[in-house]
Amino acid sequence: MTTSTMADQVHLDQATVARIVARRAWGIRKHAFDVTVRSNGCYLGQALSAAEILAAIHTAGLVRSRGDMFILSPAHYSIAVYATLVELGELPVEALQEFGKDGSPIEMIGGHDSPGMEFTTGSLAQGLSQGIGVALGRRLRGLPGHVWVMISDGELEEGQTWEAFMSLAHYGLTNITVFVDNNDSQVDGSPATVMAVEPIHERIASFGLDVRRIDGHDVPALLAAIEDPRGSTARVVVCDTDIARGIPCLADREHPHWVRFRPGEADLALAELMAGEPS
Ligand SMILES: Cc1ncc(C[n+]2csc(CCOP(=O)(O)OP(=O)(O)O)c2C)c(N)n1
Repeated sequence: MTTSTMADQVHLDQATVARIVARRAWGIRKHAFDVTVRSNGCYLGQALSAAEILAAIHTAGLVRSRGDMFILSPAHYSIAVYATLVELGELPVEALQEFGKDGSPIEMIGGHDSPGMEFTTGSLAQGLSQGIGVALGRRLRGLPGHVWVMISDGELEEGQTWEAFMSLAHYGLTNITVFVDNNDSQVDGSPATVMAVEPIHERIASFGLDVRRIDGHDVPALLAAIEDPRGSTARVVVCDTDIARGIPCLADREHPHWVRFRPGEADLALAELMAGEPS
């Protein structure tokens, strides 16, 4: 397997890559935790749920030197992307001190000038359409490069996402892979109570796309979804995730969409996080 950090590409066996991804995923959680404490609140749960997805894409999928592009559709997940770049060694950890400050590109809701972002996607459900546009444009021009898109389950409640899936199948694009972070959360709670989105995989598959549904914290399954040969249509990977992964004391929150620690809670959260640090 070839790892694909921006700086270098080296051939490593799958078990080693899986260990690197798991280690980076933990690091993503820890950076997001630190920012949450420092900023007195952050989109922490999104980093907890998407850590392995982002670590796997950026370690084993994305090769910027061949023209690959990563598109984060739910821009409020930005802290998770910045943390990923820190883990890759592409952003100094000190940059996270600027998180959310006026004039800093390390924006809380990232935009096109933020590290690791390609477009401004704060208005949700646009990133998949943008990714499809890039992938289609590249095919028309005969350009290389794979497009990696991550969307959230809340975005499945918006019509544009389904129009995008329809066009993804229609154009038969194979130079794009889509990951859905299905963390069972949106602003007002679970999508099941706001606007049901299940059965997600069956609905997406009905368009004729190559859909697989996996545990989004299962690193080998993520690596297989990235590496396995493609057929004649785009792959969509529905990742079931836990918004409190690594910090289980957050699991009973009614609204885990935004986390501000209660008095004393950060100490418990840190202890839980440290207990899960890979050796
Ligand atoms: C078009 C649009 N509608 C509403 C919002 C407000 N909004 C910001 S985050 C969010 C929840 C989206 O769901 P998801 O990303 O699944 O939530 P999370 O997993 O982060 O809790 C909403 C509705 C927005 N940014 N854009």
